[in-house]
Amino acid sequence: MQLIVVSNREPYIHKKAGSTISVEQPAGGLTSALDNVLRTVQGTWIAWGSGSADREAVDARGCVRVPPPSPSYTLRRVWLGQSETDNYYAGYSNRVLWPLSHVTLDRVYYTKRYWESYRKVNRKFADAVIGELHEDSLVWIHDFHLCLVPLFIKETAPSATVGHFWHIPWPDWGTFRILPQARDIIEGLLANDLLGFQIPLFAKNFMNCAQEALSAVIDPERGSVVYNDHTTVLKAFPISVDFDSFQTMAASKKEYSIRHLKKQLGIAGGYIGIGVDRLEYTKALLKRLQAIDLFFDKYRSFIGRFTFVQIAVPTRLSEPYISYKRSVEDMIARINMKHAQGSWKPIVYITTKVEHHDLALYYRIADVAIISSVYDGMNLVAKEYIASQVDEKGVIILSEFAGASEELSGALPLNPYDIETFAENIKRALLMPAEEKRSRMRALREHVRSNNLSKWTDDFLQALESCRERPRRERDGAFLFFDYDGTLTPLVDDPRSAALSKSTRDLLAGLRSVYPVAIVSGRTLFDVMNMVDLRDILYAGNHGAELWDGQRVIIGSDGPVDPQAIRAFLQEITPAMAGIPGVMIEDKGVTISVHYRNVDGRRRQDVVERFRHLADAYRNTLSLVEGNMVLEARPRTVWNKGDAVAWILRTFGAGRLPLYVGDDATDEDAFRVVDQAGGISIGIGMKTGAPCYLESQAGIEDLLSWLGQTGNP
Ligand code: ADQ
Repeated sequence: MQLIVVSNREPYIHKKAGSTISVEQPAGGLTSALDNVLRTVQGTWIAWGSGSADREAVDARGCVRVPPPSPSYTLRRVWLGQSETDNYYAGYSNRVLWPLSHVTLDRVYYTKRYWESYRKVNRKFADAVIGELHEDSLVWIHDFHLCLVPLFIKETAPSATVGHFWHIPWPDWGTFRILPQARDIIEGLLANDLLGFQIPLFAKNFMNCAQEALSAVIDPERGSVVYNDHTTVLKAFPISVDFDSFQTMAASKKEYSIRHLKKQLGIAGGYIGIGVDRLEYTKALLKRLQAIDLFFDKYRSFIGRFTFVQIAVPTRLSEPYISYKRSVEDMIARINMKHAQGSWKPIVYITTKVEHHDLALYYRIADVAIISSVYDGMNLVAKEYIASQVDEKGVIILSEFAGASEELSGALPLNPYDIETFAENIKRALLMPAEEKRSRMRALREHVRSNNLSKWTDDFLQALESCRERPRRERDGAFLFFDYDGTLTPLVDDPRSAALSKSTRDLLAGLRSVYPVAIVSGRTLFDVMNMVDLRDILYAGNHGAELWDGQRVIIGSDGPVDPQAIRAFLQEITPAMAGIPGVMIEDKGVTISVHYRNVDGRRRQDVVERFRHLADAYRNTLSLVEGNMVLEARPRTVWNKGDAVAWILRTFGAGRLPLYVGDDATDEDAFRVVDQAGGISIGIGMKTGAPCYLESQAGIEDLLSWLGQTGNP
């Protein structure tokens, strides 16, 4: 197996300082997690070469072996111009997708050039991946910067196995739909074979978005989405940290290192709190500071006895981060001025990057860690703190809106918007009895120990491997849909006499034990169920407006159905057709049908025109459907055959290959849904619309017996 990791941020940055070149590892959850993976499995990491000396460090293909000094994998750099950095990275990624996904909507700022650049850069990344692909490659893409890369890869290399991990939250459709390119982004991600999220809620939100934006066929139980004949598996993989490494780093610190660090921080005694973050508004540093301020206001006895150490490394050095940084600094200065006593100050503020081996000591000495994110994919700091708590004396206060809170039930939960309870929680954490602290921390440590970083990578890669093993067009089998009149029975003058032949019924009964079967008809539900007279199949009547799901009748509609309009239409259409012999008006409850098969050929057009004329007056509430010698008036909100098929597939058959047989213009909606789900549409006596067709209805029994014999059409 050759692993190709693809991310925006590179794991090693070459920087120029005068005439020397140094190599740095950027702060941030993603890179620290994945560097470990590639060190173990080797392979290639494709990322933006953002360092001032990056070009000097690479070979002609843009590659450099890392990590220094003992390299174990290849870093291939993708080059971006200044305008791409501004528009793709600072623009579409950081000012559109990031705030949108974190539901900080007033920070979303969008312009067209951001999107154009985003597409262009995603194409560059995809080209770099294609240049590295081998037959046994597994491609693992990361995060929101690269949503279109899977699609671009698959356009050139459809058999590549591609997975994507989404590190940040995925919001619900009500939020995501504000994005002008919501469909494109979701479509790009659905080209993945595997799409991983931090917690099940984000996978569920994405699934709903796929359904709403693209009418993709979803299977919530199995966690898959079928779109354009391609299945994407969705799954939660909660990311973690290297527990052993943090534990070892923390445990290795001797008493004198601890004393030395406290002295350096100016902490003479008392409790210590810690916050470690990129200087990022979603981490809610301001709310945290407000709570600390209130804590000292309310609980004066902690003045001089609690010091909060905030390590905040500046990030994304543009707006709104510059202003946010300034606000944080101002607030810290104000709080320190307000509460300082003698040489003690409440907040120690560190703005440099602290290497993990030093960070482990900060975590170890802290009596409380505060994670206050307003929304966060996971939050690795929470887990790093737990792994470093070798003395089991610390308490973690953790925002309910960080993905980590799903797993870390021993933490004190926090709503960062509730500043008063936040302040109380700090007191509660500090004064918690030692035994309670220990038992909570022990359980948390056990959890992180057994759900560590290597489990995360193993789980993801294993799931991705099994996508490769899945045959490309593997389905669970077919789902058969049949129209009734003109499909299962020949068209006759009087619909009441269109009985199903015994041989056709027997064939259908046989198919029922091999595939799920649904009959989708323009007749009323009651009527078609009576005519077919078979149990254990699903029915949709009234062109999709009524459904039988095996247990109950469902009215299929996208909104309220006003019965008044259809009644009024019936009152008017009856006298309008009165003078035309052969017209049959059928009151189907939710809808009205006017059959004119038995009308003299010269007067048929007259029927159609009278109907259209009247229907026009009702165009705001009713829609007109023209079928084979039948006209139908339906409330606008009720489902058509396509909607019914989509619902049946969603509810009973995600992952199955739909096959639909129909003969009528009203079947076209169903053909469209079936085609979109990668299924097979078969028209009877009609060569347009449906890509396959039967010459005439007489061939239906041959088709049914063939379906019975073949395992999977
Ligand atoms: P982030 O929001 O960057 O990433 P987060 O989970 O908060 O990640 O972790 C931050 C990482 O940066 C930690 O490893 C921490 O030690 C390190 N770090 C922060 N400040 C530092 C400093 N001053 N010096 C050194 N290191 C520092 C995204 C999502 C998260 C998700 C991660 C991983 O937003 O929700 O947990 O990816 O998937």
